[in-house]
Amino acid sequence: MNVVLKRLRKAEGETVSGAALAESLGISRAAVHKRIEKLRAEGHGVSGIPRRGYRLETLSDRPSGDDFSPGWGRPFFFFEKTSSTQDEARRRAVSGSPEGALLIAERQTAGRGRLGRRWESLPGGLWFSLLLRPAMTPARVPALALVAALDWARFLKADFGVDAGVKWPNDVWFNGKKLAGVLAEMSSEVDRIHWLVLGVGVNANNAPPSKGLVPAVSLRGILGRNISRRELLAGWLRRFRKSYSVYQREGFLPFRSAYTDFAVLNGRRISLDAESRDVSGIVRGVDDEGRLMVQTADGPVVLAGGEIHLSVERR
Ligand code: BT5
Repeated sequence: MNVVLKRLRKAEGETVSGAALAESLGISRAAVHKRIEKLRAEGHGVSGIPRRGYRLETLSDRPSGDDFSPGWGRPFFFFEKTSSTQDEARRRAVSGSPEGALLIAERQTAGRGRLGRRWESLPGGLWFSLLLRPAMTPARVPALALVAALDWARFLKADFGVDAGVKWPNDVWFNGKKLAGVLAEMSSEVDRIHWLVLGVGVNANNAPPSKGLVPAVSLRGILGRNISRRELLAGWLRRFRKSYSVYQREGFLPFRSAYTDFAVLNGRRISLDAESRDVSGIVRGVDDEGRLMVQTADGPVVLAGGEIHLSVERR
């Protein structure tokens, strides 16, 4: 942690002189100044009062590497602007970064969704990628992404009272609008994963895109106030870390009923545009492996994730 930040936070809004900071931390005044500049660059509001010192006015809501316990969130990378945190994560995955590496951007110029779709990533949103190296087969990855989305819905409901739901496979919706999405990309052999990057985009304090294939909403729009992205990320990570270890041991089964409780499509008539066929029917939930079960006029079908595009026709 930036030691100067630690010291200013401890002062609880009081002004601390540069000399006192330097002395108590055993660093030079110039080093104090450098760290103050760094804090400002990270978005913290630090005022400098001539001949008196520094005061912490506002704490940035941007996540930083200091927020996380060893393991997940280490190493931590923050980008003011990048093409996609997925690209940044892939590069680090290939060069051997450990499980838990976290990459966040304020803005992405080429954020992506599944199947090459575009993900709008304006400043104020929570756009990040988490590098994982799970000991499981690639076939189990799609349902893990379902669990990641489910954990967002559960967390938002429990901690912020937001009545979010999951839209199969990896979307988080609120009141008919898309709030967040999860993207899983990996490199693997048939039976072994080299690396898996989970990319998450949550409309937090950003303006949600107004044009697009689906209507979108942000947490700020729902709650009527800004929300701390630091709290958001730390809270979800805590939850998902546990789910990740349960999932590796026991698979999707322990999550199936929770996923069903949060599923916005259950009981609804949908049409599915699968690559080589059109399917329409009523959603009956997900099976033990997280596949979508649909009752069609020709009988029940089970659909795996990935290639399918869903469009809701009517209730
Ligand atoms: C997803 O794809 O929902 C996964 C999105 C993952 C984004 C994160 S951000 C951090 C990391 N870095 C990246 O480059 N990506 C990940 P999909 O289900 O394919 O949904 C894409 C569709 O959502 C688009 O076609 C739009 O209709 C819609 N969309 C785009 N941007 C949106 C936004 N900000 N909010 C809501 N909907 C959006």
